[in-house]
Amino acid sequence: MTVRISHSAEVRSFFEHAAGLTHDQGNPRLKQIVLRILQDSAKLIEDLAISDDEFWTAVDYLNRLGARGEAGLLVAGLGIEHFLDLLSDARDQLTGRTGGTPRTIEGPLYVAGAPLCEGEARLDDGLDPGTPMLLQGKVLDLDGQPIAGAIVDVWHANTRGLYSYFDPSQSEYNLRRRIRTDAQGRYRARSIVPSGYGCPADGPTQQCLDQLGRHGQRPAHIHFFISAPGHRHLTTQINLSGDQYLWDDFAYATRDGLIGEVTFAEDGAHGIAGRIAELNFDFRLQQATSSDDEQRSLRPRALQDH
Ligand code: MBD
Ligand code: FE
Repeated sequence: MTVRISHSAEVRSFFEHAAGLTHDQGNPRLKQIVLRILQDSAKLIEDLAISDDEFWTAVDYLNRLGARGEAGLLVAGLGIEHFLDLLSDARDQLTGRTGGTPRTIEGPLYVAGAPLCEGEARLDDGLDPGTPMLLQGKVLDLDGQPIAGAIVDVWHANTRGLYSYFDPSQSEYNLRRRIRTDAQGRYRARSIVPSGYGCPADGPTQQCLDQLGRHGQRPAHIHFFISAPGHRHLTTQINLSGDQYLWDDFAYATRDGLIGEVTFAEDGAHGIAGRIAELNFDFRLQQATSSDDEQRSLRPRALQDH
């Protein structure tokens, strides 16, 4: 038996009251959004005959999700963050803003304010005995012209798949740097080969994924914000070839054009002992059409640039 009351005049005006629409105080945009959440939640509860036990289990889940700081992880794992990319791509398609390196999700693990270095940087603190990695390339415009003075803001996990700041055992800003491209548009980073990330096994995101019969693993990857005056901000990642999760990413971030081919140089290359991974990757930026275009989203993030 399906009972429906959510479209009745009484319930509609009751939710309008709850969303603050019966007075002029407050934020009109937020009122519009909250009203829609209330109406759509009510419809979902009716349509799927959500039991009281299911409803209160979900409320408790949200408390546990927030307590563990995993809301950003869940939206990545449920593909909503990737959906935002698909939507931006579709809007760009419609307005003819195509070309350049594809965007892909930021994920929840960026930290602002990493040290700013000129042309090149060492990202690792030398404490993780991972395979040394030499990552280099250029930032170019759509005509293939190098962009000098672009900022390559790069972050990645260590050999255990963990990120500094969120993993307090790592040094400050380990595996995080901002590198300004040189006059030829080049950047160069020495680091270690990252491992793929896995959701905390005892956390609420993995608990949800378990119920969906899904894993919570990402392939090894490197994140980037690429920015330059006059050019459109780019949020993207390089996902490493050969990883078993390359096309089975729980966060759906792998895209054509964003696969990094790792090759290996012999002992002593670049003055580094042992096997060295090499990864070359060029970024191509679209032109900005407004100053907003040059900025990353205002998503709240850990710490501040300085
Ligand atoms: C990550 O490292 C990541 O990049 C994303 C998208 C989600 C969880 C962990
Ligand atoms: Fe990541």
